Amino acid sequence: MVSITVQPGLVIERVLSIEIVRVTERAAVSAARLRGRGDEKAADQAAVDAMRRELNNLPIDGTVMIGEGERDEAPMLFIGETVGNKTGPQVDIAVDPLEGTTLCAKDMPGAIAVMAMAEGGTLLNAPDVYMEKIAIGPGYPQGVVDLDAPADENVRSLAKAKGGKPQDITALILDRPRHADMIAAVRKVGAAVRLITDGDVAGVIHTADPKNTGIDIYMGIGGAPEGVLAAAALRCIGGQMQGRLVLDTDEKRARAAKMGVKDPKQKYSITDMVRGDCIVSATGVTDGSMLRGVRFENDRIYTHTVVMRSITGTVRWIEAEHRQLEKFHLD
Ligand code: VTB
Repeated sequence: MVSITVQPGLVIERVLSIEIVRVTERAAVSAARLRGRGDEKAADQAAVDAMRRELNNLPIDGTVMIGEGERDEAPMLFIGETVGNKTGPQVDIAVDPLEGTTLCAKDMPGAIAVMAMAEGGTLLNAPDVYMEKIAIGPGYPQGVVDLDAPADENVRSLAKAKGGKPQDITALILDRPRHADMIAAVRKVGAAVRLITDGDVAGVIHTADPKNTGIDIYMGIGGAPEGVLAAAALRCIGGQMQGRLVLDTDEKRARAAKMGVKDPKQKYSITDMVRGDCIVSATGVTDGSMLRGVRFENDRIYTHTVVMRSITGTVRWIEAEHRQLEKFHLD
C-alpha cells in the first residue's frame, strides 16, 4: 500500500499525477474490450467498475463530487461516495469513466475515460443537468468572448484577437437540434463549424491546442458534469471557459439548491468550477483527434493518456505498454 506525507500547502501531491493515470488507463482498457458491441450500458459499467477499483487503491481520502449520478440512481461512483484508501489528502473527485458511451458502443472516434482530482472542497458540485458552455484556448485577452454574447459576435471578436477574419475560426459544437441557430449564426459570419456527436470534455480541451486540433472555440449546451471536468482540464492547460447550469424546472432548481447552488443563474468561470489545484487524466478508448484508442496485441495492451497538473501547468502525454496479466483479463 502506498502512503504519502502531505507537505503543508501542497495538497495534490506530484505522485498522484502518475497514480491517476492508472485509473483512467484501467477504465479505458475495460471499456475498450466492449468497443463496437452496441451495448452502451455494459461498456459504461465496465469502465465504472475498473475506475472504482483503481480509485480505491489510491492514497487519498476522496469524495466523488462529479460522478455517475446521485446515490439512488447510480450503484457506483455516485455523488458523495468516498473513494481511496484514506491514507492521503482529502480530495474532490470528478469522474466520467466512459465519456462518449455511444461512441464506444459504435466504435466511433473520441470516446475517453477521464477524471479530475482537486483539493478537498474546491470542485463545483454540479447536478446532472445541462450546462451552457463557451471555451477558448490560452493566449487571448480576458473576456474576448462571453457566454451571453451572440455567437456571431463571439466569433468576430475572437477572430480579431487572433489577428484574422471570422473565416480563420473553427467552432466545435455538439450536433444537436438545440444548436441549429447557433450553428447557422457561426456559419453566416463566415466561420467553420466542426460538429461532434458526443464527447464535449474532449471538445473543450481541443480549444487549448488549436494548431493541432484546428479548433478555436467550443460553444453550446452539453452536460454539466462534463463541464466541470473540462474546466479542470483548462485550469491546468490554460484558456478561458464560462458555464451556466440550465435549471429550467422547479425540480432541477431544487436539486441544484440541495447541492449547494445558491444562484441558479450564476455564470461560472474556470476558477468558480474548480477553486483549487487539480490534476486531470484522460485515456483514449476509441481513436480520436487528441488521443489514440486502446490497442490489444497478442500479450500486450497499449494505452494513450494525457495527464495535466494545474500547479505547474505540466502536460504529459503517456504511451503505456501493459502486459496482459491475469488482472487485466479480469476486467
Ligand atoms: C455532452 C457530451 C456527452 O452528452 O455532454 C452530451 O459530452 C449532452 O447531452 O458525451 P445530450 O446527449 O442529451 O445532448 C453526451 O453526449 C453523453 O454523455
